[in-house]
Amino acid sequence: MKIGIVLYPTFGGSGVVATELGKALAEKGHKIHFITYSQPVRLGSFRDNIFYHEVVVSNYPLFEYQPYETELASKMVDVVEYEKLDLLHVHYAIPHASAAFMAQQILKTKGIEIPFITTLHGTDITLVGRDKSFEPVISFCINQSNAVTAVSESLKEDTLKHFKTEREIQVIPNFIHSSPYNSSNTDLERRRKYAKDGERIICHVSNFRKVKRVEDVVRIFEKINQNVKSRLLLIGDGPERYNVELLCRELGTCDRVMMVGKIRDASSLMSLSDLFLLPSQTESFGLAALEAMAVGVPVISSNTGGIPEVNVNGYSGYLSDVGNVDEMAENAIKIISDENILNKFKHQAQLQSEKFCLKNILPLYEDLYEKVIASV
Ligand code: GMT
Repeated sequence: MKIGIVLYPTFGGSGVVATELGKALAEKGHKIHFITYSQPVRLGSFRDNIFYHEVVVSNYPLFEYQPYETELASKMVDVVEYEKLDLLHVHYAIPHASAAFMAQQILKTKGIEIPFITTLHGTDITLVGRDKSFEPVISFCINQSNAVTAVSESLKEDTLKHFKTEREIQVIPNFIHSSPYNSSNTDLERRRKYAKDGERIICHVSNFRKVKRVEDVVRIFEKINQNVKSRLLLIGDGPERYNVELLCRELGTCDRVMMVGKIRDASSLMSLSDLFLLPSQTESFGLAALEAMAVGVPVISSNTGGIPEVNVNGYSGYLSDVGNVDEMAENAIKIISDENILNKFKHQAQLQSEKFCLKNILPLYEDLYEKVIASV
C-alpha cells in the first residue's frame, strides 16, 4: 500500500506512535509518505520506503495567522495525486482531519478518490473540554473520516460522550517496539553517573504541560527520598518547568533532581531507573508509562483516562486517585524498599508491556487500511 501519514512531528506520544507505525509499515514493504512541517523526531536516518514531504507555510505579512491547515491540505492534494497514494492516515482531528477532508474534496473534483482514517489521541477531546467552539469541526471531521480509531477504550467513551459521532470508533491501542535496552540497572557504570550505589533512580518523562502534574512528581519524590535515598530524573521540557524548579528549591531537593531536558532516546535513560512516575490529571493512554514498562520499569500513576488499560494495579505498578501524592509515595516505597519486590515488579511490568508489542498491533492497522481502501 502507499500511505500518507499526517502527524505532529514532535516528542509527543501521537508523533512517536505515528512515526513508529510508519517505520514498521515501511519495513513490511509499504510505501510511507510522512506529511508534516518538520522531520519527525523519531524518524532517524534515511530508510527504504520512507518519504518525507515538508509543509512550508509562507510568511505573508497580510495574515496575522499563517494558514497552516490550507498549506497542509494543498500538500496532501499534491502528494496523493503525484505519488498515487491509496490512503491518508491522519493523527488528530484538528487540524489534520479537517485538512484531509478538504484535500479529499479537491481530489474528488479531479476524479481521484482518496479515503482517510483519523486516529484520536486525546488532545482533541481535551481541547473541546477547554473550548467548546471546536466541537462542530471535530464532530464533522470524525463523521467524514472513512474510519476512526482511538488509542484506548477510555478515549473512545470520552469521544462518544463529547461529540455527535455517527462513525464507529475502533480501539487500536498504542504499541512499543521490543526494546533494545535490557531490563534496568544491569549497566552499573552508566547508572553511577546518576546515582550512588544503594540509591534508587526515579524517573518521569513528559512535555511538562499542566495536565502532567509534574509538581506532584516532585512532591512524591520528596516523600520517597525521606524513606529511601533516591535521585529523580526529569526528562522533557515545557511550560511547567519553571514552577517545577521553584518547587525543588522550596523543598530543598534540587541536589537530588536532575533536569535532563528534551532527549531523543528517553528509553535508554528510563532503562536505568527503578520506578516511573505518571501522576497526570488525564491521559488517553500514557505511552510514556508503556515505554518505561517495556524496559522493565514499574509505574506509579494516577488511575485516570486510559492509564488503567496500560498499568495494572499491584502488578506492573500501582494506581491512585489524581493528586493523592501520599498514597503514590507509599506505593513507590513499598516497591523500591525491597530488592525482591522491586525485581518482581520489574519483571511483571515488562510482561504487561508485551501485550502492546508491535507484532500484535500492526496487523490491526493493516487490516483496517485494506478494508478502507477496498470500500472506496
Ligand atoms: O500528552 C501529551 O501532552 C501529548 C499527547 C500527544 O498528542 O502526543 O499525548 C496524547 O497522545 C498519546 C499517544 O496516543 C497518549 O499516550 C497520551 O496519553 C495523550 N495525552 C493525553 O491524553 C494528555
